[in-house]
Amino acid sequence: MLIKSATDINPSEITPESIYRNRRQFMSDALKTAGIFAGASSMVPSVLSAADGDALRARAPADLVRSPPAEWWVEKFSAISPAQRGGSYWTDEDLTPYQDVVSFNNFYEFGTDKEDPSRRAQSFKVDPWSVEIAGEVDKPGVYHLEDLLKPHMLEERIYRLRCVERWSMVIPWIGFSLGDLIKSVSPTSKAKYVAFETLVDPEQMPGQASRFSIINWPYVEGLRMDEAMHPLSFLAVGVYGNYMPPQNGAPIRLVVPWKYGFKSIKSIVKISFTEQEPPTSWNLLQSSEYGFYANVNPEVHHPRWRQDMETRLPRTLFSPARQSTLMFNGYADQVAHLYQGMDLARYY
Ligand SMILES: Nc1nc2c(c(=O)[nH]1)N[C@H]1C(S)=C(S)[C@@H](COP(=O)(O)O)O[C@H]1N2
Ligand SMILES: [Mo]
Repeated sequence: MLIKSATDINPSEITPESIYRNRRQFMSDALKTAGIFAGASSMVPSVLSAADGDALRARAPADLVRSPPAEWWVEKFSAISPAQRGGSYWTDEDLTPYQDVVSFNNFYEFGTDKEDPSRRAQSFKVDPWSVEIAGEVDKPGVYHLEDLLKPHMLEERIYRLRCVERWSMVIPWIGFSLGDLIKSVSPTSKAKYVAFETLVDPEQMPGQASRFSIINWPYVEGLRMDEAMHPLSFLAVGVYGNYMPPQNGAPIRLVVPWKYGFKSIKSIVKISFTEQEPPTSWNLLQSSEYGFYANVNPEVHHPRWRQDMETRLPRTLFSPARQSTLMFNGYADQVAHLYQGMDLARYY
């Protein structure tokens, strides 16, 4: 891959547009080389075409992918281990099309309508980005995202996502396990919970500036330590083989596939380790409807609607896509032991 170095560019060429275009060209070359660029199948390198079948079988359409924030991301995305067929991090259910994954979103920082985030988050700045690590931990500090990601190899996982509103999707994420990050910052023996916070920036996030906002910002979430260390708990930095679109929680968001979608907090700026169960946004808003655990459970209904069925998006005229909701969203074999002896109707 040939990259025009800065010294080859005549200073008069350096308008904001040309910088943008050069960077875009650089990115798209790099992506082609990495085989991430949609339609560049002849250039798919071995890491991505690895035997294990149709990992990364669907890629984000190139024209829909936002230019990535910085060059180090290209490096990060140049080797992604594909989803392993048949494993716990894979499902053969139909993927929800990219277009639906990136245009039907819950991200109240950008508004409460499903199409608000994709319309209003496009200029959201995700570089530079830092994440504060705080609380009961040996290595607290404010880390540049690049440094936090450095030790971790990215992998693809195909997970079901079940929203408490009764729709679900199947999404191929790119990221790494939350447990690996936790180990790398060495929590103390007092750390019993992990708390997460989303960015607060009303200038960029119109939902936070709104007088009608129902959430007390920042959006906060949390997990019990054993849940956070469970190998299914994932920090996603991409989707469909490519960078995370802002509406899906760029540059880094949580994905906890056995819990209702609201646990999977987006655009994380702080991770703290605590002795006490941390507050969580939807529980603060309406504790009789949304608990701390929020495990997908077809037997424990929301006070205002049943939870034993869901609509698998996209719904079409010919496929109403109604299906049964599974215990722990189909991940019971992996996670049921975490809740042994707990009354799940009480700890909802
Ligand atoms: N910061 C933040 N994170 C959030 C939300 C939000 O409003 N703000 N919505 C949650 C809900 S309710 C769901 S269903 C998922 C949706 O993720 P997706 O838009 O990537 O499908 O994000 C979750 N994470
Ligand atoms: Mo949700």
